[in-house]
Amino acid sequence: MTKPEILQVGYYPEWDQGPLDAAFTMHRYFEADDKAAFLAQVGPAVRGIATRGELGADKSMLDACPNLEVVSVYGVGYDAVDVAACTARGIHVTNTPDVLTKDVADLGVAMMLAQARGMIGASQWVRDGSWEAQGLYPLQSRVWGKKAGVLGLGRIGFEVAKRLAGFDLDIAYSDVTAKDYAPDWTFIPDPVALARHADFLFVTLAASAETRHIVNKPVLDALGPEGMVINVSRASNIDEDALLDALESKTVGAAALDVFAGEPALNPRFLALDNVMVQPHHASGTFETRKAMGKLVFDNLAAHFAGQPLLTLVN
Ligand code: 8YV
Repeated sequence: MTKPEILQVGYYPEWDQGPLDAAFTMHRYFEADDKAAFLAQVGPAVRGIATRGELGADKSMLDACPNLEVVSVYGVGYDAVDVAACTARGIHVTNTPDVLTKDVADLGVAMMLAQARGMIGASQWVRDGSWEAQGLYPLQSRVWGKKAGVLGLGRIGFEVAKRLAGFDLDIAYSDVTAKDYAPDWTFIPDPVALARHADFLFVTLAASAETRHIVNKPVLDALGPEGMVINVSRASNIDEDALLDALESKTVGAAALDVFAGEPALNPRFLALDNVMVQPHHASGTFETRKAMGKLVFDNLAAHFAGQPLLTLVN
């Protein structure tokens, strides 16, 4: 039997690549020098796309694959896939929810603690001899007992809030509606009011056209010079220029960011700032979670081509 042909948009670890290569004919888009020519050549035979959350599949890629049936995303976020175009053509889209939730929450909270307590600078203080030469490291602000605002109390936001409660932070959140699974936390629907209330503002929203730049200048002004914004969702949820202005002028105290507009390239303004922690979009980056994500990408493709129900369909 001929193997279904899959367009592979980005790299996967070898433990995912092996099973994919065994079950399907994988066309490695990311290795092609001339991507347009590659798409024109393989597109007509492609029945599935395997992509990553941040890479997605845009309209031009979908259009180059007239016989496409399924898009399997390695990631919970599918904002980079043109889901409307897929739905209009009857193409199924799947993602990898749940398996990554706790790792993403862990990294968000770790970034907050590390940035608030100055741990990167403190490590450098030890390594470069400053401890010996200059003595004690400058004092930092306390974390426990402060107020956290969680913008988006979905799966990841809930796990973030749960962890923060364990650190004795006072929890408030914004969402479309109050959540009955969060009876002990304060519901503040307006993001500006949430930011005004919070010392630590966590951005944990699924990104969409509606949430684009939801963290804007008014939200940042409300967060204020003692506040910190932590983003483990998508860069598009924050007006990055407004954030850079606020960090440079110290109208916002600090930021801890795992995601950037145009990543992996970074606005160089970030690199000149000492009140921002930058991470390379690796909140889900543990062996355990990435293996579970890869398995779900494979299992969704396998289910589709076996005529079985998809495990994590989004449209
Ligand atoms: C990436 C993510 O997919 O889950 C998401 O939405 O953005 C991440 O898990 C991951 O970095 C793999 O590329």
